[in-house]
Amino acid sequence: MSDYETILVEKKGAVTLVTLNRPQALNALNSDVLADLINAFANYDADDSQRCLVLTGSEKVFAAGADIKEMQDQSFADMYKSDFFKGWEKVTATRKPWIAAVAGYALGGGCEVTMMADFIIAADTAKFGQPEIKLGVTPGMGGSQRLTHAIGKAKAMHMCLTGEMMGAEEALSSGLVAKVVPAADLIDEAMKTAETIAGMAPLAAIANKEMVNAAYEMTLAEGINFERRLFHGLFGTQDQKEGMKAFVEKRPGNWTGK
Ligand code: CO8
Repeated sequence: MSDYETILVEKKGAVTLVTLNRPQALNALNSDVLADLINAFANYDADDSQRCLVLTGSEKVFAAGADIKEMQDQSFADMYKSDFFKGWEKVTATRKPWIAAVAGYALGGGCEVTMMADFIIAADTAKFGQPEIKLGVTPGMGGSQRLTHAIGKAKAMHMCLTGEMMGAEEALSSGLVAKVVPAADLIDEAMKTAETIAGMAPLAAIANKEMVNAAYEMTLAEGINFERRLFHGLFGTQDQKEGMKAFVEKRPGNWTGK
């Protein structure tokens, strides 16, 4: 598990805990972090023993953004040719559920990564922001789009144009995060939530995730049809038979992921 330089990866039962670990740069997201995360998430997706993943940072900072020092001398040609940061699409392609557990700063690319998660659990110390405008640029890893979907145009526009941060309570009331907990409880709470998800039927977890995400891509009618077809499809699984039998027999389901 020590094949990574910029992250820590621990398997705790059926939950993978990934911790961003570049404290000297406030977990700034450079190419090495991206490469490590792509590997860690691909390994998680391929490992049948792992059913949920938690991505976190430190108490002070989830991530202070893309690495400004790595980007500052890049030309347009460099950026365009390498399609800089396109690799993050590999992280968002993760099929199994994952949660961002956020304490402290989640700024720029850091904020954007939290929004790639299926949902965010925030410590009461969390601060979200898209301060790229102060650097003469814009969000570049999906922030302008995902933030607007999450909290609406007025607040997203305000954050992107002023670079001001949003605290945890406002993030909760705005719909950016699913839950706020005291900072000292963040990892326990995120792991507990991840264990709950890990205890669900694996195919149903993937299907639920796929359906909710479809709401961002499809019209209402298409999305409802997609949902119904996936729902129908789950009746071809052993876990549907087991889940409904277990309910009738008043016992927990014993999932096979088949
Ligand atoms: N990149 C590189 N290094 C960083 C970054 C960063 N994003 N953030 C902090 N650091 C470094 C600092 O340079 C400093 O290093 P050193 O000790 O060598 O001087 C060290 O981390 C500690 O930082 P501070 O001294 O600034 O710590 P403070 O506690 O005083 O402040 C803050 C913490 C408020 C988080 C402050 O560091 C800050 O404002 N950081 C920058 C936040 C920011 O602007 N983020 C947006 C970056 S741009 C971005 O994310 C764009 C994403 C899309 C790109 C996609 C392209 C396709």
